[in-house]
Amino acid sequence: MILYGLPVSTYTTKVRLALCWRGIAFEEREPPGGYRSEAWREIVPMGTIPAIDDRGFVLAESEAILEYLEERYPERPLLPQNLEQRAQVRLLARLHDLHVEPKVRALFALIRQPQERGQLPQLKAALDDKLARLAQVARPGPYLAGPRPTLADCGFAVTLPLAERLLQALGSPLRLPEALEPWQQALHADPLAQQALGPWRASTETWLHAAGLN
Ligand SMILES: N[C@@H](CCC(=O)N[C@@H](CS)C(=O)NCC(=O)O)C(=O)O
Repeated sequence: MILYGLPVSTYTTKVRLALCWRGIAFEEREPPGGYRSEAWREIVPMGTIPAIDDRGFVLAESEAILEYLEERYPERPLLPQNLEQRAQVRLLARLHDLHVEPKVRALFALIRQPQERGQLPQLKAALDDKLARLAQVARPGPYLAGPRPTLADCGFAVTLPLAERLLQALGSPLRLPEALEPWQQALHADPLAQQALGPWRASTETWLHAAGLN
């Protein structure tokens, strides 16, 4: 299994975590030519990362990858048995990709361009609002959908620490909704999660340092 991606990429980290939680051996490579490059678009026409190459089968889009891994390795599931619980996991995963992550990504411009930082209060309020709504939908137990990690945790496990780190660097620390604190503690204590987040953490620090932020 090859995972194409970059250490600093949120969605690469989401897939790396799913691979680590499943115990699947993989080799991580940067996309040839870099993401969005013509060389990479010959492999993944949309030019995005991550993608996997499993015995010559190339697949992009993190949710499609996670669902593929679920069917390819059914003996190590990250979806619950129960129909309604599986639907709830998929709902949370969609809320990550469609609602929460875009609000975190919006902060990237403030890191890159100091002149944009006046937008911080509005962007932070929009993120706080999404997190409050997430806390209404999730039922941490302590993972977002119950006692064990599921596909629902893979994206949030990187996006929420990223939001915390960026807002700390921008001087406006994030306070996660109280309902999400047990989940946060469970992830901190989860060695596989910490292993998967390691490359992302280091490259995020390098990025912030290069932007003159601590
Ligand atoms: N929906 C995609 C999003 C992936 C994504 O946005 N990846 C970023 C890096 S974290 C990227 O490739 N950006 C380049 C681009 O969008 O052209 C997925 O889930 O894989």
